[in-house]
Amino acid sequence: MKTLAEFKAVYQLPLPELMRQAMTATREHAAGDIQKCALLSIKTGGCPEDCGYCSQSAHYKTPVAREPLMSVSDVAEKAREAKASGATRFCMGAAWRSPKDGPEFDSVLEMVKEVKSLGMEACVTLGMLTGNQAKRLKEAGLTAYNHNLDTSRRYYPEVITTRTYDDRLETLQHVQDAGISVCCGGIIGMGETEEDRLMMLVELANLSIPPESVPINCLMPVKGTPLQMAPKVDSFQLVRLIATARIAFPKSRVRLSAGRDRMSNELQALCFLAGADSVFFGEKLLTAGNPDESEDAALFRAMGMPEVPACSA
Ligand code: SAM
Ligand code: DTB
Ligand code: SF4
Repeated sequence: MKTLAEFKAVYQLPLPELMRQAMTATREHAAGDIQKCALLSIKTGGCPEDCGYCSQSAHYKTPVAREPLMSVSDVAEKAREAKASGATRFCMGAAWRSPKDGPEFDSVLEMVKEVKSLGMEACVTLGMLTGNQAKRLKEAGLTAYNHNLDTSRRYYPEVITTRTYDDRLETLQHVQDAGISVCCGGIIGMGETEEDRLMMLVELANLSIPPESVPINCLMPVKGTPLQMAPKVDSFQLVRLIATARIAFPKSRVRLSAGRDRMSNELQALCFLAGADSVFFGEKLLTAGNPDESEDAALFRAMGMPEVPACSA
């Protein structure tokens, strides 16, 4: 599936048939277990970009306080805690437009090494990268780089004006050239149409290598941002998008990302049946809330879903 027409034909199937096809893709190609990823904001707020959804943009007055880059030892401690609660991937996010070479970038390389030394997969999201920075992250052992396209090319300028879609694609190319897996998806519920969401999946399907993971975030409206009043995403539209992503990227992890704390267990269960096979685990995302670990444990138990085995070592 590479064209909008193909994606639409799948997305618009009667729901039982769409679910059947998604389940077949899961059974035949996907890993068959659910991955728990932990998320940590290593540098918070004060970001020069104007992303209309983000609590960390310096363009808006939001409740989020700025925090400088964390120390390597504090990050290592958080990674150990995440490992102890069963996370197999540790994702670190920084509110940067792009990292500056120098002591801060060197610290991030150390953080990646620390996470890898615990036996976990390491992922970072730092904004735009140069080819050389991507190479250095690879040498430090980075597993994946998260860099979302967020929405369709045509809707992008409605949400972000300080960078372009092509800037995003250029960084994704640097990451792939360095041999790092790409984690790339988007946000739904920003006023875009269902067609825009499918157009984003088409862009992902046309990357030279399909993303290793596809995060689907539901907008968490943040007070003070232009999208603070955005209405909640329709549940059926979310389930259809996840099923379509599973069919389009049968071997990728489809991550049910931001917004789970506003979803019922039943809606989350439908998303897992539709092929979502990864979540962010732990009480906090970067700055916003997430379900408690105990709630998630109960949900996975109720579903009887196998989890990626916790890292030993
Ligand atoms: N500054 C880096 C960047 O933008 O690439 C990394 C951090 S940024 C917070 C990572 C991703 O989080 C964004 O691309 C966006 O998809 C998601 N995100 C940010 N704020 C969100 C919100 N309020 N609701 C849902 N997803 C959000
Ligand atoms: C992604 O796609 N979702 C995560 C991760 N990549 C970095 C971030 C979600 C952020 C939700 C809003 C917040 O916590 O500020
Ligand atoms: Fe900055 Fe990333 Fe937030 Fe955009 S999404 S304002 S780049 S932290």
